[in-house]
Amino acid sequence: ALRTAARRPRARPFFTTSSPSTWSGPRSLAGLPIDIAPEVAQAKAEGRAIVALESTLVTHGLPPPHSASLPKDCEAILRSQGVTPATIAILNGRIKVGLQEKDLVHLAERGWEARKDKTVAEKMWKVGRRELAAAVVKRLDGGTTVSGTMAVAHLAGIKIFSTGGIGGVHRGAETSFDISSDLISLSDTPVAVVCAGSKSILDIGLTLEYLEAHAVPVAVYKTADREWPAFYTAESGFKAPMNMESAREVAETIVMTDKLGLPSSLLLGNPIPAEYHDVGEELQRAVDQAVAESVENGMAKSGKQVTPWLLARVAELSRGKSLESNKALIRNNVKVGGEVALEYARLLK
Ligand code: PSU
Ligand code: MN
Repeated sequence: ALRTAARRPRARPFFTTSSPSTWSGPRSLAGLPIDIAPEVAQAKAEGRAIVALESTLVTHGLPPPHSASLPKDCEAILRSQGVTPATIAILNGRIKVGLQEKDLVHLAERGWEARKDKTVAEKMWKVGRRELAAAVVKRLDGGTTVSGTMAVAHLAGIKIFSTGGIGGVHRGAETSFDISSDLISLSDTPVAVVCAGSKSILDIGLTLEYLEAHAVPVAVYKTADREWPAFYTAESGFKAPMNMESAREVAETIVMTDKLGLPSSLLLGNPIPAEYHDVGEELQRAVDQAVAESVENGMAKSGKQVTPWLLARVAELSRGKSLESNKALIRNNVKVGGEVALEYARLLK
């Protein structure tokens, strides 16, 4: 009798679906190693606009002096909009939401050393979501990537995050399997991300396919022809499935995503400003060369080091021109993030 019972299909309740594996985060932050800056806590308590910013671009992305000056510019842009910046990073095993200036300077300096010195690199990590817990336990410093920053923003209840470019499916991923965990976070963490697309160090077509397969809403911002941007250039040759016509529309979509109980982010592609389009084509060639070199010298197989290596090589090949574009598009994304955050705060009032 037991055996027949075991074989009988289990009665399923009629109306269940396989629920999305939403990572809801802990119920309370009490006792966790998270320091929310007073300014951020106050903005949150008063329902005012907040934008999260990442710190891998400080530790592993931009070179000095830009690594410290750009985040300060970004924070100033947000403040001038009446938005509270929340730069996210790990310092001595504490998860920081909102940094002091001395913290930023420390991350920029140690991050730069870490890029040249393996012993320093052991104590100054590039922290994606998977490194988050270990970086805390080991009491390390770290710059958070898009996936790491999204995880922390979600814990802190921050819904909008601006960055430069997201990670994605690398060229040659069919053999290397190199796919950024940014994409997984975009599918299961409800924090909207403003970016300028991704660099063509990635396979942009496959990146967009991955996002589609994992049900991530992808939209361009105020771009009627829906051309998906490619970081240094406004054109990737691929189309986004949607265009968002205003910050209000973006904010409403974020609210509706939550109301419907969907776990996904909203990925907003905001093209680099027009005055940088010409130099973009030249930078594109530097990107192609850097990728070819990385395949030849084996860097393409170096795991987490491949993205920082490619970025540094593009800066070298373009004799620093990539930097100005890089900074301009980040500032532009921060401004749009601020506009969206203001509308979002208005909707929740
Ligand atoms: N792309 C850039 N600049 C960057 C990054 C990506 O053009 O600084 C950083 C971001 O923090 C992103 C991370 O989340 O690299 C992705 O790294 P990986 O490919 O190892 O997942
Ligand atoms: Mn990778």
